Amino acid sequence: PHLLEPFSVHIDFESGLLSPDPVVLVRRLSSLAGYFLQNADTDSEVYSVHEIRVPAERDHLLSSTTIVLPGKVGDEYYMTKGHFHANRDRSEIYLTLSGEGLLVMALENGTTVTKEMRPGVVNYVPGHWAHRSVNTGSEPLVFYAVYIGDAGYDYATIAERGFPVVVVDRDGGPSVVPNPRY
Ligand code: M6P
Ligand code: ZN
Repeated sequence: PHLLEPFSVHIDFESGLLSPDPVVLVRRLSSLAGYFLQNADTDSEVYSVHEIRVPAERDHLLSSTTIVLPGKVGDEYYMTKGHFHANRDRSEIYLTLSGEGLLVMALENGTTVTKEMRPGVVNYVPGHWAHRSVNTGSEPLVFYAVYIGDAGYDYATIAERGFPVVVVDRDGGPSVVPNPRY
């Protein structure tokens, strides 16, 4: 365990940008190959994660902002990869800061719950639920997430078969439909 000094970070709620000094991870369409039903023909940025640096240990809380850009691959809205926690029982809290979207959560048995994300809404993601954020709007979807430091990431299960549902644009609005590949 590390005894840390207290510190503060500023989040711009509109843009999701942090100061000072976040760890930034950018995910482009090329790093999301296989996640969307259709293949993309560009390598545009889809989202970025801006993480406050603390050790990934049980006695710390990791947190980050995520900025999911507006866009679609075919009729499927831009979204995060989504993951289970490597330590399955670790939970997480999301607070949406700007934009609008859907938070898709699923158990390994296929049970699925979808919740709205909009500014001011807190979404609680209990342990054992895989989670993915989908930007269904025309502005960036920005949210702040807090999770137990040793949660870890299991991307493999999602990379293989995806979530039980996909979020697609039907007649100009979001529709949650069964994933044909699940
Ligand atoms: C949230 C948190 C992060 C996660 C990010 C992007 O900020 O859940 O832990 O990294 O969203 O999601 P993913 O890791 O599934 O790409
Ligand atoms: Zn998580």
